[in-house]
Amino acid sequence: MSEFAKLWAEIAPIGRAGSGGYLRYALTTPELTLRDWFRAQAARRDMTVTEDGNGNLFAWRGEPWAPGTVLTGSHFDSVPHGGGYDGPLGIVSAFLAVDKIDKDRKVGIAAFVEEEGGRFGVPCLGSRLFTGVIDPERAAALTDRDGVTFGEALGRRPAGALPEIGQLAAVIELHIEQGRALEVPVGVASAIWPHGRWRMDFAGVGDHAGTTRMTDRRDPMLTFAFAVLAANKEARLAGAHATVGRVQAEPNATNAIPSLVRGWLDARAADTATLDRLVDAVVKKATERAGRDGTELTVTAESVTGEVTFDNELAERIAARLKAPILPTGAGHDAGVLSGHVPTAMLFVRNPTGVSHSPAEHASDADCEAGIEALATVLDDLT
Ligand code: HGY
Ligand code: MN
Ligand code: MN
Ligand code: MN
Repeated sequence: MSEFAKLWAEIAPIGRAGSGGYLRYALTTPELTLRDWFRAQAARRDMTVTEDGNGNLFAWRGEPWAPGTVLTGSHFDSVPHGGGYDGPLGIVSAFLAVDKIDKDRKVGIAAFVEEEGGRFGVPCLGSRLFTGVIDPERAAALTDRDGVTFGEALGRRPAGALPEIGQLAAVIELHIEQGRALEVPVGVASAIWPHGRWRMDFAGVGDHAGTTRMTDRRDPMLTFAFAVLAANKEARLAGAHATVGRVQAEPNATNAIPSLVRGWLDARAADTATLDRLVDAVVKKATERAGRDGTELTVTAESVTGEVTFDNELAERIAARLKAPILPTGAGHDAGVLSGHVPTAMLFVRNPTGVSHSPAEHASDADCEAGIEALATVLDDLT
């Protein structure tokens, strides 16, 4: 059994659900167990483990944050019933790549907290705190579906921006590819599409499902349904992507017309102008429809990420050395947040079906091993 297969078998059962997908929410038992695994891997390599007060975990070969250090790694948390590769592959690969490089190479491995935003609603929360992109007070007050705040889960007020970030020579995140474009084992990221999440609250009048005449209704579920269709249509027209994958209704009873429907729009486009136009069009059409339905729409931008273009020179150098293609992605990553502060690159490992955020996500062991070799090459020679 290869070193990769061995480590993969160690973490595979942690947080796996009956669906075959994973329930690895930030700072819950499965993710905390993976952090213990992380510490054990670091100890096996005499690496020093530090935490940054934001929930991010680091393992260092040499002095923590030593000037010239290259940081690699990814995240442990998953979307509900997500695949096992999205995030953990970057951390497992980092430990195995460190085993292969020069012993005097200064390297750090990160496990960033709440990258998916699956528990507290803001993606890349740990890397946004670490880079000072989000206010620690706002982060601390974010709550999960049980009303637990991020500050409570963390057990402290988040520390916020770390000045040490300026000492890093580069950041390299390895991640499973989540599109369908990569036809060779390893690719290099050029950019991340602008993307964001908008919470849409449709307020209406709760009433009896059986006795209320259709003409007397102010049913927010109707306006919500229209908004979902508008998002789909506008995205297709714009060559962009839009999804409403999460919805809540109050009182959420079969025989009650809802008083409130809350849906989250995830929208993404190749450039910010297209993204802005897409979201504006959806909000405009849904607001017009609310006028006809006698409902009210409130839209809250929960997190928006602008254009992320990775360090071109670094990406070109890596792609040339690895003889790998360079390609954009529609998925957000911690590396996208870090790229605004440190020369940053991403390596993608082929995902034959491209399916992700699903139990069906998969990468072959051979491609994962190729990713580890590529990461070792980059850490050793190219940063
Ligand atoms: O949603 C994303 O783009 C990433 O998987 N967090
Ligand atoms: Mn993801
Ligand atoms: Mn990810
Ligand atoms: Mn990531």
